[in-house]
Amino acid sequence: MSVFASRRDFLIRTMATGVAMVSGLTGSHAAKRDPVEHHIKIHKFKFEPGTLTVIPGETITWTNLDIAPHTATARDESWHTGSITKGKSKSVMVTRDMTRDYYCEFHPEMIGSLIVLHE
Ligand SMILES: [Cu+2]
Repeated sequence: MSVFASRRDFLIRTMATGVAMVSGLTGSHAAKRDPVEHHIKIHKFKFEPGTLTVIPGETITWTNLDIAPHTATARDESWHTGSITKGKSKSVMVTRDMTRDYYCEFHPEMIGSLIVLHE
């Protein structure tokens, strides 16, 4: 009886420690575990911010605040949001080998760039 009781106590203590460790994950550890979504505004024919630092696995969402439709299209067209109309958003998942430089298919003078960090 006492053996079972002590085993049970041991398990409870172990579980409590495990919970404490999980809930103790804060700061950079928690930030790396959470899915990160970056937001880029398209406003007055500009990407804001024009340069964004990202990590593979994160998501970038472009939101078009202009009346004119825009796109975010990789320089080599390896990724592409498609047309984003007024007030709409499109997202792309960051990959390790993602092409950094992008532009708007409809207005090629609109350019943006990504800095992809490798952990
Ligand atoms: Cu455009």
